[in-house]
Amino acid sequence: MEYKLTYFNFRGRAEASRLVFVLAGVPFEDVRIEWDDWADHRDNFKFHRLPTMETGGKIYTESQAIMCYLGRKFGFYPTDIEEAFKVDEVIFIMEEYMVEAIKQFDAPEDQMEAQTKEYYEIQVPKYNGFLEKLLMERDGGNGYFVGNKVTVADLVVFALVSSYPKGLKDYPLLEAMMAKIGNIDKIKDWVKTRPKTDF
Ligand SMILES: N[C@@H](CCC(=O)N[C@@H](CS)C(=O)NCC(=O)O)C(=O)O
Repeated sequence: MEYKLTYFNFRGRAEASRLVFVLAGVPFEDVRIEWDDWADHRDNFKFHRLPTMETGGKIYTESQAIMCYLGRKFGFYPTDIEEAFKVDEVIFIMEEYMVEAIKQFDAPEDQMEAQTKEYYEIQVPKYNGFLEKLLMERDGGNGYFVGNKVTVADLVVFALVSSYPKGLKDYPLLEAMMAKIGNIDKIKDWVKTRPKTDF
């Protein structure tokens, strides 16, 4: 296969890139390393972390950079710089949101519960609120983050926000955008058939 995407058996930082492949209809090798086996694999990877993507004999790292690269390649990233800025703005917000989400899993055992509570009670409303505000400013009634078609901005939001749909009704534009992406046939099939993971 031309593309190999390696990550853990989570959605996490790889799911948005997986969604780009899915939507583009481009087959990819979806390699998933079990977290418990990671110590045996760690040294084989550049920077000793995941995701990585391999194509054309090259190794690509950094989840958001990989997603943007695939987005540019397959038509989900605007060429206009103003539109591209709007996509990047969403991506940088989502990067912060992802860092907050991951803190729950990185926290020491005795702080995990408090960290999880903080994430759902403080961070989720904060970042969903940012996204709602962006959609309100930009929407124009079509429900995408940028322009009138799907971009990586929609996919990176969909990948994380779908992990916690509870309370989404408080953010009606975000809820509508999530439904719009979730109702695309290729995405629907992927969500139905992908490995079931908690995060
Ligand atoms: N900025 C990097 C962060 C990569 C990262 O921290 N990956 C974590 C999983 S989400 C990892 O590989 N952890 C294993 C380790 O650090 O040993 C990206 O977005 O790709």
